[in-house]
Amino acid sequence: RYQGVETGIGNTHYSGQVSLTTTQSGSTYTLTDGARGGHKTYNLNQGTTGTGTLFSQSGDTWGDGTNSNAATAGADAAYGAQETWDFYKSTFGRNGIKNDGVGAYSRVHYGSNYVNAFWQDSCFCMTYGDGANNNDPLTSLDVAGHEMSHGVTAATAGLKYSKESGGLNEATSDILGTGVEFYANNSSDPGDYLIGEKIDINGNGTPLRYMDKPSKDGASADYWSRTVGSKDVHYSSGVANHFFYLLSEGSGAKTVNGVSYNSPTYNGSTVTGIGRDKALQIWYKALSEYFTSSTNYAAARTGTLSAAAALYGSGSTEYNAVAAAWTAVNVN
Ligand code: ASN
Ligand code: ZN
Ligand code: CA
Repeated sequence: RYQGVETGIGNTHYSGQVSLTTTQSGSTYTLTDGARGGHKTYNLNQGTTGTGTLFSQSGDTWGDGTNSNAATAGADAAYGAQETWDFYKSTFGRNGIKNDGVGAYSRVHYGSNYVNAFWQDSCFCMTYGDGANNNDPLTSLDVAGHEMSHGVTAATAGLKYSKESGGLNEATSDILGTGVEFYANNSSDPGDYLIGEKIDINGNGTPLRYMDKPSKDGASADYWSRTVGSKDVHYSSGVANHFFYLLSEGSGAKTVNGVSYNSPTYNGSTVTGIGRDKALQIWYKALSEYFTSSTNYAAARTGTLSAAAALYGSGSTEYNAVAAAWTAVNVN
């Protein structure tokens, strides 16, 4: 009886046609990624508990790009898990969410009209709703990368999910989820500094969050203030998302992959970006080596400066840019 790692085809809803690593077992294929810790993708079929059923079928082409085919969201979720795994491995040498080579699992079609997605450390799994009218599953690349990055944060700094550390926890997921989207380099979902631009969560085509100017969502903070920690963590995250954008791309007007940004700064200071790749290295090193469960914004400045010093040298261009980007979001 043959069992092996196969290369299937995913016809996703958000990322076009992609290659998926699957498993063949006898005459059946399953969405089990034997090249990435055995990550499995399950169909909850509108349920809210357990794992439902593992996606299994007789052929190795998954979904048809439409939401009427249940395997389409499965293909998007499997692709998101695959790209997230590869992003961490190739960018940071991290071997899975816990750096132990063990895969997580994904569940799609959670509940009915459920407009959210979430990571749970208790099951080491992530779950996606189907969105409004069960027609916009939350399975886009940046959302997948965001949610699974909550697992990385839990396995590293353990940033407590409230007050300023909670905002840093959320921002870490936005920053690394955005890293996943750029890494995948998918022509149907190119990298940007927007979160959830594909899932139409507001019903009017606008993204969920904006890293270049977080306040564009109507609620997120562009700059630190002494009360920022009293906001919901998805809004206090704005300060660090804005820091990351400025460190990567710099202040002022900029177009990346056809999207135009115009990032403001506190008191009109200026920042020259060092590029996203270096900014990601600094954030990840700070997350995994310098941040703790109680890191607040002031400590995040110190931690990222330590990371930049270790990577590029104290007083390097990169080190000075980290300082300038924090100052530009009023973290001094
Ligand atoms: N999608 C949300 C998040 O990852 C779920 C939550 O609020 N915990 O932040
Ligand atoms: Zn989150
Ligand atoms: Ca995005």
